[in-house]
Amino acid sequence: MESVAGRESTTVVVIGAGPAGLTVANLLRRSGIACVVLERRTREYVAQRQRAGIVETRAVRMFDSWGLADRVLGGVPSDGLLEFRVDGESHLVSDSDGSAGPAARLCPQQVLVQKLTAAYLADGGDLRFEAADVSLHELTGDRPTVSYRAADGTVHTITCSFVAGCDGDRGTSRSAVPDGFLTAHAFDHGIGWLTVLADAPPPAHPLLAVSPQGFAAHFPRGPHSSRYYLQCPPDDHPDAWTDSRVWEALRTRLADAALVSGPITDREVFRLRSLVHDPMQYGRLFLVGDAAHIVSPMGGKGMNLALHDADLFAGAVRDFVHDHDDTALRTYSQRCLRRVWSDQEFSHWLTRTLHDAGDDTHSGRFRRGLARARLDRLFTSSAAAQAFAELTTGVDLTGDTQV
Ligand code: RFL
Repeated sequence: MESVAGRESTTVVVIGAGPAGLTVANLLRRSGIACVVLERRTREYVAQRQRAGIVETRAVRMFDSWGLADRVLGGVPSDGLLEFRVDGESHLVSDSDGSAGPAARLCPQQVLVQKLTAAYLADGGDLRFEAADVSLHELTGDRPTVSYRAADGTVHTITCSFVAGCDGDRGTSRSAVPDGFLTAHAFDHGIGWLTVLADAPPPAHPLLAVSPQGFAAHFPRGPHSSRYYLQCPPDDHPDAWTDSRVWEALRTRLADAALVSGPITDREVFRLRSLVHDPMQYGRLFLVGDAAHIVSPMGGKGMNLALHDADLFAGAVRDFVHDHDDTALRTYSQRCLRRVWSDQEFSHWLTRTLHDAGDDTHSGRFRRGLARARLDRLFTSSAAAQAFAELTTGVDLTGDTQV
């Protein structure tokens, strides 16, 4: 039997404790605004989920401007260099865009999540794990409600002013929006990636490799661990990739016969896809991060976009609560989508370039020629390198920061 707990009230209910939800919660707390975070999983599960590895320059500066960078960012500052290896030939590209301020950090997503969780709880934040059956109601009124079932079986209802839907692409928030209200812009790149996590030495610099056998990449994920990517057919099964096949393919495509292997801790195949929902708001529900958009991992933008949305949402709520100004709330979706589309374009450009430049059976000789011309321009034109650096660091768009 379910028991029903009393009704509670807060300013913002945040659904999901990933990078987006935890950032929203910390920024609201920093602004003295009450919120409750509801997370479906356990704290241990959320703290171990490994995905992204770099907090881009713009996001580091965003945390800095909220006075949180020292508390929530782990890892080490990036040295600002990215290696492209084309048919075994190395080209170092700088992501230094010349702007002042702290640089990107090599901070694995799970480290950011652990630190955001610890900072929020240390400040007395209300974070409820194992919240099941979250459902959203009365989103178009002034006081929406969110219900959920706690781990002990009691059903809770929280009344609030705003709901932050930070529960990822497969969460429940977006499904509370009536059919037809949001437009989904979806794109399937027709490319698969095998992704492998291993306890093996990280590369000197994040490494992207073009080869006739297909794309490969090697990224740091801590002092003794790495994430690798190998282009593969989108419906390949991870079991088809034995350890020896993985290391052999990496050595060939990275053109590094001496690549040091290590125990593989995770392996997965996924399709490169992109998705944008427009608008990112329905009544008092605001979609933040992957709940609103997915970016293919090329370019490392997904988590960083989630942090950008979180910044704009928290700043908009702060304006509303402290100054009774709803301008930033009304323009939230439009301002987020400007960066979303810019990052989608960057990720799409890099995806096409690095895949087309390699295996010409995949894209044909003409596209291979175009892709190689783009790489040549990047390696030799300072203007092209500067544009690339601005896109990588995320300081390419002006006028969209909150603080
Ligand atoms: P998350 O991280 O998915 O967190 C959502 C949270 O919501 C919870 N949840 C619910 N809670 C309550 N009720 C429900 N009904 C719920 N349903 C879900 C979930 O348990 C979870 O805790 O979304 P968020 O916060 O928007 O963050 C987005 C990022 O996680 C994502 O964009 C990145 O991981 C994407 N990504 C990368 N991004 C980068 O910036 N750089 C990278 O190098 C990078 N590499 C990657 C990636 C994603 C990958 N996957 C998932 C394919 C590499 C990979 C392999």
